[in-house]
Amino acid sequence: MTAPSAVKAALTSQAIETPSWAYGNSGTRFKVFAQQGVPRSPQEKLDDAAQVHRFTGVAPTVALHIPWDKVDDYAALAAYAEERGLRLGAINSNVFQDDDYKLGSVCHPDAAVRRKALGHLLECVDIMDATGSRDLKLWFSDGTNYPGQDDIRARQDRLAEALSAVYERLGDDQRMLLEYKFFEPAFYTTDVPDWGTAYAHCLKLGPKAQVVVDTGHHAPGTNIEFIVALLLREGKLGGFDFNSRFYADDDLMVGAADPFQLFRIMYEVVRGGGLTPDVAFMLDQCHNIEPKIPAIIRSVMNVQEATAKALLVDREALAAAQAAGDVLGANAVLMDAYNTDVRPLLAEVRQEQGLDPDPVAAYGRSGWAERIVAERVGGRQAGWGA
Ligand code: AOS
Ligand code: ZN
Ligand code: ZN
Repeated sequence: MTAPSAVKAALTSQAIETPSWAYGNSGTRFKVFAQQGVPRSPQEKLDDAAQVHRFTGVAPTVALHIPWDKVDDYAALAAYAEERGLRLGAINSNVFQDDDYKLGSVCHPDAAVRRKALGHLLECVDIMDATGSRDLKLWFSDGTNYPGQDDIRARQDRLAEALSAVYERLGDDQRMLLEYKFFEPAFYTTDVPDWGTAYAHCLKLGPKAQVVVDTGHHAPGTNIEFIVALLLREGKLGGFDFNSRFYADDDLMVGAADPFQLFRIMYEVVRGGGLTPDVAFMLDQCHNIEPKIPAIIRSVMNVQEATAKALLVDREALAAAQAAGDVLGANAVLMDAYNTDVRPLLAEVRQEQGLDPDPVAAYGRSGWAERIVAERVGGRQAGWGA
């Protein structure tokens, strides 16, 4: 059994990255419900992220999305983050919102559109140079809606060509994280639909190309922890986009729909030695009807709770039961850890760090929510801010 001090050390060393877009207004395609006090600029998103870090102590980086977080001076934005105890995290590219991308971006049949998309991806690497970000996160909405619409193999060739151009542009300490998603917005084929496609491209590209697992991007019933175990074993797990799904890419708070699945994923991370900075633990969520900052704090806590339970698995007892073919005994070891109430342990960890044991309550008492409602007038939609 891992010593309590080692469990505590592992919990304080885990960093969870929050996404800039989660702080802005968002919604479904039916309606965006505007909330009062939401950020009007990338800087104000960082101000909110600083609150999440202040109360949790484990959310020191913020993912940006370009062009949603477009500014004139990215180095200045990085300095702004630093003044608030934060760093800028992954740069998320966007090759899906322009009219030009109706038939795809880097996989588009027209070379001119492909060039435009590649230009944006390379610009994102320039931004990483200025912000000091390590990771470029690539998600492509590319795909087709009808059989025969385009050549599936040719689209893979176009994808490989663009990925390789981006790979060549990366600095020594930079990585590209390739995200897969089985459908939406394309409904017949998606050009990076699954971990296998992402893995095949990343393997060819080299060590700086890694797969990112968005927990909401799988068909119902997919065993995500198996994918995590396999990618870690192959040295190809670059990170997570954490969120919860009940149906499709719901982007709800991580750990809300299925805390047991999150625990199983985190157990494979711990088991595979993935609790290191090499694996980026990012949130990719939208808070459509709930207050955003407390929802993000809650999400960070949910990841911590799953991690704590994963760390509490008695690995020696588990290995012994597995070796003995004791099916029920092995399962019981895992369930014992899952059924442990880790909230007192996490409260203790926070107190030892000088934090309030209850981050959500502490945020509620801080007055920040009232202050931003009073000070910020005219907050904008997450995707189209700034
Ligand atoms: C899209 O479904 C993906 O999850 C992306 O990772 C992400 O939501 C998007 O890039 C955020 O803008
Ligand atoms: Zn994602
Ligand atoms: Zn998604």
